[in-house]
Amino acid sequence: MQLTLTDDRVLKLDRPRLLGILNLTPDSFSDGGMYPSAQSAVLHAHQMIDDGADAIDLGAESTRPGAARIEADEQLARLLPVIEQLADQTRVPISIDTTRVKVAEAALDAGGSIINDVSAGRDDKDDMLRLIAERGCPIILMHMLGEPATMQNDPRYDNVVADVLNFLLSRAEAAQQAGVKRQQIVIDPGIGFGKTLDHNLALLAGLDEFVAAGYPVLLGTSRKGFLGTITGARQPADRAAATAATTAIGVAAGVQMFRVHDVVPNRQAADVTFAIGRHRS
Ligand code: HH2
Repeated sequence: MQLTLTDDRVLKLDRPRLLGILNLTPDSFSDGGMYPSAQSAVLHAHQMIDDGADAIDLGAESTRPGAARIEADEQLARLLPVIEQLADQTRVPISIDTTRVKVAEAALDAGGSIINDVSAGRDDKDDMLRLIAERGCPIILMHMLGEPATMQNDPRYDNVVADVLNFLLSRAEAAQQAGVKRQQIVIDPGIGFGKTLDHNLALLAGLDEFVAAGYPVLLGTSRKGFLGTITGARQPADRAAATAATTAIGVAAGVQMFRVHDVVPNRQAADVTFAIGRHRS
């Protein structure tokens, strides 16, 4: 499996790939406000690349429960200087975490090469899917129950693994109907997006079912609240080892991509689990 990036570069998924998280937001739950200038953000991206990140995932709108929406122009004002500098200085793929087609289009023009859409192409109706089809770039389709403002209000499923997987398969189908190539679609169960602790754990225990669907799978557990609930680590920054445990589980299940804040522990967890898995097969 591989993702074809816009300018004929590829991201091979023959071993676990880490997307280093870079939030250009004042209010993200764990790294909000940490990179107030483009320069500090670019420096952090380089650090993550040196630590073993395979791509950088840039976001300018927090999706934490209850977060305020950010206008497209404001997202672009935060994103474009960082994308331009990074695209100029490195060939590492840049993924853009946005649900807005206007943001996606300008970010791709500036040097972004993957779109990470936590609304799975629903926020901007099918315009996002049409744009992705036109540009031929990869898209990450994530499951979310409801919207960030309300998603943690008593979420319910009949069978969380089957419900989330069926949603993702139907969005992947919609993307293909809009002209997106099957091999450019990544699916993501959306850990923490309208899910209780039990829902998150059931999804992590059922990752092999997502992998069996045949699309590359991305897992985003990094520093999330359920890890604090299990471990008692109150500060998100103290959840790196807990995150690495989920990365190991993901690699063992065949998950190809991981969106993480702490590159070093997750690189180690992914590489060790992958090496053991190769020995087994
Ligand atoms: N999680 C977050 C944001 N974007 N994208 C994908 N594909 N999968 C995820 O699990 C995911 C995501 C939330 O985490 P973070 O960016 O750290 O926080 P915030 O949304 O507060 O900026």
